[in-house]
Amino acid sequence: MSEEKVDWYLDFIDLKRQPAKDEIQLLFKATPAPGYSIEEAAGRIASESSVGTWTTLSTVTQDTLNRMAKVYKIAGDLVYVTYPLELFELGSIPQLFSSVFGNIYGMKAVARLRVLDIRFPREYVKSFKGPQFGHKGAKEILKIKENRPIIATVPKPKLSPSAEAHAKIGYEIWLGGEDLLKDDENLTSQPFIKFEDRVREVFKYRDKAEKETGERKSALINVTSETEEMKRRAKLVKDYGGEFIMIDFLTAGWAATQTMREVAEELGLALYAHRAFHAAFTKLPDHGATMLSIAKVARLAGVDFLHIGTAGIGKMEGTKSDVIRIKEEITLDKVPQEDIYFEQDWAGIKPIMPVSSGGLHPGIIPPLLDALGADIAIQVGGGVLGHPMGPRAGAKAVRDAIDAWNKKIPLQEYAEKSKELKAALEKWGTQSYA
Ligand code: CAP
Ligand code: MG
Repeated sequence: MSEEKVDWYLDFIDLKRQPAKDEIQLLFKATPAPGYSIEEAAGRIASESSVGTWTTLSTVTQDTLNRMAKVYKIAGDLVYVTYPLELFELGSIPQLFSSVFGNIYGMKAVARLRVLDIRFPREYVKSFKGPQFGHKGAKEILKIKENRPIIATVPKPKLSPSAEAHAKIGYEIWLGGEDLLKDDENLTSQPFIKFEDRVREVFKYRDKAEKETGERKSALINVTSETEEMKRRAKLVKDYGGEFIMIDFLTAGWAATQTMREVAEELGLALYAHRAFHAAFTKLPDHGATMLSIAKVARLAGVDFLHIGTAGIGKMEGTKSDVIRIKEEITLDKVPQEDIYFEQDWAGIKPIMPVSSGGLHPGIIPPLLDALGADIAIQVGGGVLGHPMGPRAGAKAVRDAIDAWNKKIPLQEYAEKSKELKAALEKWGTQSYA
């Protein structure tokens, strides 16, 4: 037991309480600090994230007592808390974060704390517009009718030496059979590759590629900046004939992401979300928040595309089962309860197009598609730019690997008729799940 003088934290625990359907539920993994029990940690979590503070108050009314969040279950280090909906401002993600992803991480009684999952009631979900184009809309913009993923490439090195050099990579990968040129997360408007120069050059080469291939081609233009500047950049993308804007939604922030969701709708653009910064709080298994919980909030915020990982076989972390769970969460309308995770009713708001990226190359594509299916976007940067015969051949090798998967032909066999795929396999090999 702690020596701290406290008198009502345990009032926030009611293990007989059944969470109501119209409340928000949180599942935390909590590690109490030395000297504190899990109950003491749990009571503090529910208190500090709802209406309480460290002592009883002379100012408390019955209304406030009715709004106390309650710990309704403790199982080992898992703490389940239910929150009356009135504690939240409908439609505001910053307010959600200040509450349940807020002060509680800093409490002395809690050595480690991780949000594992969050469940939203229908009324809360419906207070957000959700994605504008969603899953199907993304493929429609690109006129993709075949059963295949959307294919994008980010130029590497991460920053091309000039706007024209960047756009020329686009031209090569579009001619090689890809749909989208993608900006990297740290490419915004540097002195040697200014934003407007890049947009102008990219859509000049895009138009040329469309004319030569007769296919729809486009680009994910990173508009990340201060919010007013992002709005200005989004308008430029529209003026130059673009269809997509990309933002680094976690570094830009939730308020800016919600604003850009509206701006994208006003301009008729789809919103692509890169998750740079997520691992600062998703990586440690006992602290921060899961990517699953972040992805759920991103669906409320209304991004059309979201990076979710490569299901255990690329360069970034994220296990196969975790990534599949995230994919289901952002694409299904009704997600069933499974293992420790909550069921979720998305109340008809659109799904997000999941993006798999990070260390992908043709030899990894078939197992990745086995795991995640063809209704995703894949992003292959180094695995195209590192191709020994250049980016156009690299893009073709990616298309051929997808074609091989669709036709159920082993890659090595398909490579006998594709010198581009053959060269890719010689350089990077193949990989499968253990
Ligand atoms: C991929 C990427 C992405 C990562 C981010 C990169 O390039 O563009 O930013 O995928 O990770 O810069 O590393 P490669 P995640 O295709 O060359 O690996 O998708 O997990 O958020
Ligand atoms: Mg990147």
